[in-house]
Amino acid sequence: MSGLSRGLSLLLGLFLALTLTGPSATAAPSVAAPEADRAAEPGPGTDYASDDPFTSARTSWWRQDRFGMFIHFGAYSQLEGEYTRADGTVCRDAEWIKRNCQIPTSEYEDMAQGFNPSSFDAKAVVKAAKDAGQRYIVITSKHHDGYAMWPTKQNTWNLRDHSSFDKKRDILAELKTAADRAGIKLGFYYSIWDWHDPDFGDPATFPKYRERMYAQLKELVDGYDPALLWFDGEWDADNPTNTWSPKDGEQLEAYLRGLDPDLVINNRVGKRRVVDGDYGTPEQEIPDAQVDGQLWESCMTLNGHWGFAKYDGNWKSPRTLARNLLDIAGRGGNYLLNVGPDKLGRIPQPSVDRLREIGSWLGTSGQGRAVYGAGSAGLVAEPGWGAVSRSGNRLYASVTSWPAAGQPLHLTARAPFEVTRARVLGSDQKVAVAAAGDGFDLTPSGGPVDDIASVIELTVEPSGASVPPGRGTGLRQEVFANDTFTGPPVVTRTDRTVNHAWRTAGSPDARVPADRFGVRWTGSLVPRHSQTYTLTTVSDDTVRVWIDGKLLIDNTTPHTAKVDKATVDLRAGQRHAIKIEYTEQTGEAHMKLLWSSPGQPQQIVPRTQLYTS
Ligand code: FHN
Repeated sequence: MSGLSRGLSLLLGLFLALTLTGPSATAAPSVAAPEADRAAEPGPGTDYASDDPFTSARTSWWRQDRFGMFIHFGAYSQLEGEYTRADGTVCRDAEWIKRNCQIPTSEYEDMAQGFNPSSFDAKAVVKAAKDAGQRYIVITSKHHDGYAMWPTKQNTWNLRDHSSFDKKRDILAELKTAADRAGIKLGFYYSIWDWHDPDFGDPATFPKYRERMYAQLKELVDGYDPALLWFDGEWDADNPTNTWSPKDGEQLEAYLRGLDPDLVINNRVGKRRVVDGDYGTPEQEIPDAQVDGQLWESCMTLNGHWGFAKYDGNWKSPRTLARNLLDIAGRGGNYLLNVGPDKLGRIPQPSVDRLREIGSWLGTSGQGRAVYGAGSAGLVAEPGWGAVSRSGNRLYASVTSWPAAGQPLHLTARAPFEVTRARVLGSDQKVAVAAAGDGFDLTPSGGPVDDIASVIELTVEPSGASVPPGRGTGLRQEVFANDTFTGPPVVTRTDRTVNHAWRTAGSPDARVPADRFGVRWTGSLVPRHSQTYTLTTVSDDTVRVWIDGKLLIDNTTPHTAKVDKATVDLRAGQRHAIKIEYTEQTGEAHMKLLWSSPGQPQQIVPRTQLYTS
């Protein structure tokens, strides 16, 4: 991001922070941006979309790394998952123990006073991640109980001021140092929902909480330079009432982008929607295919709890965990696998052991190539005998059900391609490849090489018609100050890509109000491959899309952020006429056009393939 745009985004974020939380909110940047950088107030003409998370340099590390370590560690860890009530009954939970076991706040605070994770060893934590092949770490900086794991200045409910821990130590700083040394990215989990802050639950005092939250987040960003912020606790809830809204998320995300435009942020910064943050966050589940319209990351536990629970020995097997990773990578997602350190700060040995086995598999014979930087297979359908991921001109077939001797593994092709080489990683056995029915039969000459999965690496050459990247400049865009496309457009220009997040405050142009406007795009779409493409729109409020005069997407019922999609056969290099009509009624406004095909991973349709006529 250029210095000018960084200055603009910083000022936009600062403006939001100050208007939201009063002048005393957070320390303004020490150096005021020069007059020339003064950002427009967030209003008509503001577009919060900064890049395409599917392809931007900002998210490239995240899309490459694929596998991360989640760490749930906080004052609750002191109880190790169990609380004995005054009446002698025993209540069990981990990070929700205060709430679900109805622990009185004063008692919970007394417990936290004894919290002393003296054995927390950042180097050991980073080594465990490294040995697992996990390339980023996300640690809870503050969970729902509001207890901050760093020396925040916003209150004394934190590991520095309210514990028995060494007051000279800062575990987030220690983790940041160790992670940097190991080349591992560090992110922070931060719960919006706060059970402890007295100002959270009352709308009249919530602005005071928000001021402290913004200030805490600024402390984290400025003090530890995280690569990622993982928000949580965004849902509607009571006790205390949580009224976090899409607009709250919009403003917080803009503020954070102003603090650090390189941040990667999950979708729980808003309301866990396709238009919030950079990626979706399915939890304890794996989507059965790539997610439409947004990057995604599955977060999961190793046993049955996020926080430490001394009685929970229900550990998932390394085989299950590694196969989860392979399924996720083959569908273009990331895997955030959790550890819950005990009250002294130690990762349970069963966790370390399982993670090490995953890392061993990834580090053997280059098997990690099926994960790191790999994504949806595209060219083939997902088989029943394992997972398939793609990285460049290689397909990685991770076989979890090895065939009987002489029996083939079938791959169904979704587009024409040739297999120019096939080998089993870690073995010199042969792999016969034969065209068969709707795809190929792969017949290995030997047995499996690993109980977790054996990887057959295929070097492939797409054989359908393809052309090099185009020289497009974008689509013709007409902006109307009404949602009926009547009268002359207020603005007519070239729009590089259809990738817009006007949200509640913004619009396509300062002359166009934030509500009741329409946008028409026309021109042509030039695909690089002759394939069946999936066109995906993410829109709020209505959208219609024509290709070559045929209406393919027709959603004129005003809606909140929604994905619509349609398939269409396109010819490589041919100009396919496209028309899009979009309207914003009231509230939020979003419009994105993405595409994917067997040979084209999902992305915002790039400028190079869009022409104004
Ligand atoms: O309530 C939290 C839970 O404690 C845990 O942190 C998970 C992990 O993503 N998130 C919330 C439940 O969705």
